[in-house]
Amino acid sequence: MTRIARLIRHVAALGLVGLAAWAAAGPALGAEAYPLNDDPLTSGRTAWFREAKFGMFIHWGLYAVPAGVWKGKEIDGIGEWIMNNAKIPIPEYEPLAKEFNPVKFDAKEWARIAKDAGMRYMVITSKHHDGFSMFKTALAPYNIVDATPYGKDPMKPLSEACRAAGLKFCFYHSILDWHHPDQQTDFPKYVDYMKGQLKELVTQYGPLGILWFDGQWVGPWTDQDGRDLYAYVRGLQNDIVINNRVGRGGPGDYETPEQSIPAGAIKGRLWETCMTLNDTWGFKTNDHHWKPAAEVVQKLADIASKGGNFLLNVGPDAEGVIPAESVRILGEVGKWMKTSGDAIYGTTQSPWRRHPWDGRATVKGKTLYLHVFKWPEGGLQVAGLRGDLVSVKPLDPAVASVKHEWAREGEGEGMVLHVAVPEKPDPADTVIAVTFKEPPGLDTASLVIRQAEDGTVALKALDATPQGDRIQYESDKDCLGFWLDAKDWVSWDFVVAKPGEFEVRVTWACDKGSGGAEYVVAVADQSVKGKVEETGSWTEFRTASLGTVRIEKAGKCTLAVKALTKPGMGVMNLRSVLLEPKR
Ligand code: FHN
Repeated sequence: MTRIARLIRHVAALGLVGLAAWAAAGPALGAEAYPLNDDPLTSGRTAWFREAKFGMFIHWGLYAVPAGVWKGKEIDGIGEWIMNNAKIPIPEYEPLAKEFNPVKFDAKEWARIAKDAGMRYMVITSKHHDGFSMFKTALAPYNIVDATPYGKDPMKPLSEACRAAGLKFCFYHSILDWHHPDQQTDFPKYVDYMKGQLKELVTQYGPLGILWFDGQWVGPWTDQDGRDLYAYVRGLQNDIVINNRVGRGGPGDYETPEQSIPAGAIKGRLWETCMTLNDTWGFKTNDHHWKPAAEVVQKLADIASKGGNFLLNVGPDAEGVIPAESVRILGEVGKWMKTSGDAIYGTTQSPWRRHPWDGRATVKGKTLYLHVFKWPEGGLQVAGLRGDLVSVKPLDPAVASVKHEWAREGEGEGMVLHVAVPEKPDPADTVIAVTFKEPPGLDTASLVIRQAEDGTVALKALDATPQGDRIQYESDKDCLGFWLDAKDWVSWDFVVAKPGEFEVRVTWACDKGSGGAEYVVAVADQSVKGKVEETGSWTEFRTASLGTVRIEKAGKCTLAVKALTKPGMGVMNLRSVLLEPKR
């Protein structure tokens, strides 16, 4: 019986024939149907997720026993990958279960640590790639109750402690499984096993917030498998939230950038950055590379200013203890959240793509939250604001009330807010709440790219408007990348005060074997053509002139870069376009 037929029989048995028909429909429905026709961006199902903003990730399993060391040797890489990285055969890895006895595990303490950090949900590994189940499962004896001296199910008390603390309880589950024989020999049978375990997880620990899938890259897993699994899990608990790793790049309900923060909001998608506090997800004795609390706070503000959630990881040890360093850092973050959490919870993205001060902004209702990481000497100056101002005050009562001025900006519509440096600014992020009579507006004129004094117009990747589904700003390379679809393109709006003739200078990178794409730069009803030369890699950038264009009159302009052909994998990584006045 095919997987689809099996699914139809199974889901129909649940009286969800419609869902079964949908799941069987396969690609015909297109990706938009993946979240079952309720847009996660606005669905009531995700309201708690959009409010919560900050969660605890927990990687806990047998890998905490070796804790990064195998046969006396330090094993490189993330701790939960030790079975793979140390090439440990299954018969040598399985006995770790006999050493796993987390007698110090305290569910209420873990929930307290998360709550006191200001976290609102917890995602814990039910089964990682090593295939060991950290919960009581009837489907495999290789689990914490049946295979360890501990002999108890920690997930039951943990789910209860989370709920008592007001946290959403969620599971991580790996599709990839290095232990289960069927993953290699009979994949459909393995999928049945996985679905059986997911049914245990979704129905035996109370309603879950998220099923956080991972390991979707495993060979035989297809996008259709992802669709089926998404529909199956939603059939078990319809309001559950499911991440995008349920499928091979399939959308799921939200994106999951890992160990990185996107340059800006991910267009049309909810998203959540997951990150380690040190450099490993699973516990490693010798990983002491901890992120300072101030860095965590600023990352949280950065993520919230782009409309995302932050899932921050702890890796408990084999005794069931969250490392003291993690607890200390999270405690400091919690102190900041206690006074300034209003500027994070339930907020939406900043009106700025690039903030004209060292900090960020978030918005909630009629309040604009200005996050100041480092105060300019003369105080903070924020131009282009619109609206009837009601109040300007620091969120942290320990930061004395701030002197501020509110003045019209020249003859423009916008207003300028000037905030004096407070007596005791927060070392990580001082939040100033600016409340208006209506939701704050920003005079977009303050966002437009202007010609520099020397006449040049610098059009940078970060300020571009990517047009299309794949092309996007890559912060680590400071370029517009993922230009995998020739139909995608990019544009900039800018204002020219001094018209004239300009040299068009493009800065790009292109990997070996992907060169040759033809493209056009169009501005002011003219265009110049280019052909992408390989520069050696996607991060080796080069600048070249494409020729000249003439901008006849002052005022607003739009410059567009469009691909005409794409012989290779990508068009190019585009870092900037510079319009340089012809001398
Ligand atoms: O391989 C896993 C890894 O062990 C860890 O679980 C991270 C957390 O998101 N996910 C995978 C790597 O992308």
